Amino acid sequence: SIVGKRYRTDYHFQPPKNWINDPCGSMYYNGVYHEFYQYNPNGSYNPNISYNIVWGHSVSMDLINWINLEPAIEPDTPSDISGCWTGSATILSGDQPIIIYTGLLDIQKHQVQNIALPKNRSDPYLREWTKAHNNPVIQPVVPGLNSSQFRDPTTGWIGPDGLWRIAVGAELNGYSAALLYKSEDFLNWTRVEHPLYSSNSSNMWECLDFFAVLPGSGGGLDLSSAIPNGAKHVLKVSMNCTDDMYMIGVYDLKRDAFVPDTVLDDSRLWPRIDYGNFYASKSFFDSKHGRRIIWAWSSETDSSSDDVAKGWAGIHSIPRTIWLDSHGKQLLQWPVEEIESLRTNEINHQALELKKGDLFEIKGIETLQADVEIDFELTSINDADPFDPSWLFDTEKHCREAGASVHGGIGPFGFVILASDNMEEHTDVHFRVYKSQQNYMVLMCSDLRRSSLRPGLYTPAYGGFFEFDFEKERKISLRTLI
Ligand code: DQQ
Repeated sequence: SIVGKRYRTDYHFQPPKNWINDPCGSMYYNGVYHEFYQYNPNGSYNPNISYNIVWGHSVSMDLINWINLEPAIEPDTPSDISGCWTGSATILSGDQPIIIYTGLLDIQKHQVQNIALPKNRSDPYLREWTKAHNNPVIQPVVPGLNSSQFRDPTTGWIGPDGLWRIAVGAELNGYSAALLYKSEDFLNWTRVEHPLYSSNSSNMWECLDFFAVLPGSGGGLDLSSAIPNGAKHVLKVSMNCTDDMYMIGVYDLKRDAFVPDTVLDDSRLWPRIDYGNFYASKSFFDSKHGRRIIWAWSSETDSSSDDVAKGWAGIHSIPRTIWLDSHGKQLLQWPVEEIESLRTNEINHQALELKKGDLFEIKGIETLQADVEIDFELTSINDADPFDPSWLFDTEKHCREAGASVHGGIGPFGFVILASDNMEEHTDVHFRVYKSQQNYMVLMCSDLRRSSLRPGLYTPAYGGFFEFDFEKERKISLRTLI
């Protein structure tokens, strides 16, 4: 039976029951990690595209063990009566946590921005939240603004004039914009005439995230503290319900605007935080460990009727530390190290030699949870097939065409997961190496197409390319949390 505990996650975050989507307002405050999330209190189904959705709330001391609490923010005032949508938390000076979120005014989904504050800051879990008297604090009064496309305010940051700033995603005269607002007290907001950034090359941006990173440093930065010289800024946008894209650039203080290092007209070529099932990501600065953590919603792949039967739908990805590579070009991520404390019963294999067609079975794992690290070392790369740059426009298509059974010059090589004895069901993660003009390009696919024989599931093949310098390094490392 699919009902029951067997397929509930152990590594990933989920509340005891019901539907969840976006992470909202993640923060570390006073020794406690808070995770809020879009939550349907009434069941494990999508509440009519988030109509009437609430902010669920869980807390943790270690990002692994979570205590589930009552919902923190529910639709009960005129400015959020049809739903409390995604938003962010900011910690104001004087140690004051504050949440800004999108409220839905009606079933036409007209949107405004609201504030909520903890009722009692001495409650270590900040269980109860009150709404500001002057909600909505931001109304969609901007010429050309589509008021049903105006949402998901960012965490605030302080500018050189000492004023708070936030950005809100919006569709403005057919453009996607990160509208910029300023405030002295986080309660009264004025719009800055120009957006933080805007573009006509993609659909409306949801769940904006704006943060600073220092190239080559694993440490995180708090956008409201002094930002060191050489730091870069990242604007992350979520679009099409599937893609979390980002741009690296600088925050020009004089113009109060984000200036990307590279502007790519075709948004399909923008780098992505993750090429798998990872949407509506949100990062926060973890002052306990001086790192930036990001996580996202991984939507359910079961059918809606199976979701109702099993009583839950959707998980959050493992929290990851995120930083910028030393060239300042690409964000890097790794599961938070706390997750390693769950490792027991180690199984170790070394120096395995795999030839074309070989399959090596890892035996001795009796549970459905495993934390697997594999280093693939390539003996030669001479046979790499030529890379075709047009594949970058649709990497999922390329993964479908170049599936694990299609042999190439170098690859596929990889990992087969949750395979049934006769291999009728299995999920595979595999790589292929291609030679491009300047370098090597590696394709990584995560192919779910044969993950289940059950009908009605969402079983895509995900994929992404990354550049790799095989002159320097012959090893590709894969970490898999099952
Ligand atoms: N989900 C929320 C919106 C957001 C979308 C509603 C992204 O605020 O834009 O549940 O998944």
